[in-house]
Amino acid sequence: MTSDDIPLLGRIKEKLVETKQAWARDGRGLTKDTDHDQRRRLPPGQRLTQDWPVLDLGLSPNLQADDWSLQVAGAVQAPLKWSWTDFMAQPQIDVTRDIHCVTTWSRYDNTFTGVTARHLLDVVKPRPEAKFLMFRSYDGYTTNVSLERFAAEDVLLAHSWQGQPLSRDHGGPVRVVIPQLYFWKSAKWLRAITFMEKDAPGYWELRGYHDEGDPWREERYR
Ligand SMILES: Nc1nc2c(c(=O)[nH]1)N[C@H]1C(S)=C(S)[C@@H](COP(=O)(O)O)O[C@H]1N2
Ligand SMILES: [Mo]
Repeated sequence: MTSDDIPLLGRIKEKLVETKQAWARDGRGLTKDTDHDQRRRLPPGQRLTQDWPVLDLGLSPNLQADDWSLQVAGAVQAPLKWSWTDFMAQPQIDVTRDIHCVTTWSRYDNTFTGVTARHLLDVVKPRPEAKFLMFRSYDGYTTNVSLERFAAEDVLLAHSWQGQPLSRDHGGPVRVVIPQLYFWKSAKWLRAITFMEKDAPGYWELRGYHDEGDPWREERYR
């Protein structure tokens, strides 16, 4: 089964999607403070939250570890499919980072545990022509990222947050975490990664959101 088999429309939170598409049209959240200090901790137009909001299309797949697997294919020399056991046998690290959602909340000091993107890259060996990746999730969600962004040292395929297994709502058993980009790039319920020669838009990128999504450059919308 591919993610295309999942009938997304009609099951997703239509209202939320419409609202967020309207924000992209109107440029909501964009600030005009061009002289903000790049060294400060909160990116422009963001506000700090203490809780951890849940944002997704509303499908929230209910996956046990045994139901989960990750397929990596496309422009790589060594495609793979990892079961939960295979995944957990890989080297793991903790990464503590702030996260920034395009809906303007930021949350400081999140410790995620998982397998680094760099380790995955060592294993699958992208071919020289690979420049972009598409993440595909068990709810049918997709999002794209450049190989350069994915290869940052703090990018994880995470299974835990603050020392506890990721909850279903936050994308357990395994989600992507790319702290340096808006959080919509961090696919929850990760199912597959496809390496691509050419860029292609994912779910929100098709709906007015920025291709790259750097919060420090306030790349909210296309
Ligand atoms: N599979 C999947 N991943 C997803 C989404 C989604 O709908 N489905 N939403 C994205 C968006 S828009 C955000 S802001 C973050 C939210 O993650 P959180 O619910 O853990 O805060 O997940 C991202 N990853
Ligand atoms: Mo989001």
